[in-house]
Amino acid sequence: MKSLWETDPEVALAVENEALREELSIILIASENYASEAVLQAQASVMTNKYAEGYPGRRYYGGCSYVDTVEKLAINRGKELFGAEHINVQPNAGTAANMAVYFSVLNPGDTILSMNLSHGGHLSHGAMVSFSGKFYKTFFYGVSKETGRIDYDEVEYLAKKYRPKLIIAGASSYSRIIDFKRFKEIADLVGAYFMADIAHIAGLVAAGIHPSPIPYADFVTGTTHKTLRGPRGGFVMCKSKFAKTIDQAVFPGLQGGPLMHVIAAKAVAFKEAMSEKFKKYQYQIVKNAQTLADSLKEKGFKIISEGTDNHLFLVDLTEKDITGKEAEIALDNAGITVNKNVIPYDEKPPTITSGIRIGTPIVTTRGMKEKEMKQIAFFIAKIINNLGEEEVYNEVLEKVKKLCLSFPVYHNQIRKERLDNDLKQIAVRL
Ligand code: DSN
Repeated sequence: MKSLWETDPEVALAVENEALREELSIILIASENYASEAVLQAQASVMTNKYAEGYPGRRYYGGCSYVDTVEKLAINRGKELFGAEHINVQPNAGTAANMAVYFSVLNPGDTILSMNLSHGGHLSHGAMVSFSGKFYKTFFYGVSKETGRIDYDEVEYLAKKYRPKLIIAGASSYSRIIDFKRFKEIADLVGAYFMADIAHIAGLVAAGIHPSPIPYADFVTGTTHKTLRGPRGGFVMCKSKFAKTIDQAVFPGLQGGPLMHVIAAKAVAFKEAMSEKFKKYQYQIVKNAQTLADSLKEKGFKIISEGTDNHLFLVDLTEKDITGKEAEIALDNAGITVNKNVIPYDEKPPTITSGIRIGTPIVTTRGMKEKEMKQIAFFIAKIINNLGEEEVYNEVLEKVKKLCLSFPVYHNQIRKERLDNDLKQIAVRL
């Protein structure tokens, strides 16, 4: 980062501080990950300079041979990784990928059936505050109050009642396997299109740990930066018969020049995801989530649906008599990063919430395993059970940093002297 330090020390310092924060915190945000050095290098490359509106071999600019190479690699690898007939790797985000599907098969005013945001769904699946809720008429299914799991009979009942044109499966805080086959059967019953949004579970699907929606869904959207561990961005896959309409919906429908540096990094991430190492990594993410959930349960925490099949779970703090917001702030004081999250049937608003969402992709990327998950559960319990106790926060903070130092990530992103100084100071305090 020599040039950045010389040109703009303020930005350089913020970037370095972020690297240090990521290095020294236990990050349990389910939708985040640490991209590999190879992904970061591709994303920080000269490919950011190139305009390439259009698709490989069909661009509106000259000089596209090398960006064509990376986009073709991303397309071919994405198709192979997921077994998809067609993939568009240009969406800048998961929401843009979803938008492309809506714009290709829906008209304003058409009806969608999707998962309730407050039960684990996503804003872009028809929430009123999103374009999707303003453009389309959306009805929502949820999870059962007793089991915390999707009630597929309710989905079928609502589909028959409202006859949606599109049914969406996929969530941002649902910890159980999603039965894509059942969703497809329901969609067929009412003649609806079926879209699966695998933004959260893309890595698990790629590794074969979560059943794939590809055999069942007309459209599969996703992001590359969550469990998939690539650059921040989206993609949309579909059956060949929808390829042209999806490509047109992304460009020129929604976006202009694609982010070629990000597409280069997507190609790298797809390659990494094809490895045996990646499969083992995804397996460990789930094992870690299950161990962390079980350990918290043993310490008296209530877990929605009693556990997890994937990379995340929700903790219901109602009986602990604290809010998600309070827990998020308290844990942050001790170097543990989570996000407050509404739980199904929450009586508190999304700015307060009765729960927190916990995910294990990042700590697993660091190489942490079951032993460390038990330690993390101990830290979380200690903080939540001693809310407001500064001494306890500091005690846990030091232990968190010590644990993080044993599982380094981005040491080379931080100036050596800074690293030595900060880490030495931390070591002294330990
Ligand atoms: N904001 C993402 C998440 O945290 O799940 C979803 O878009």
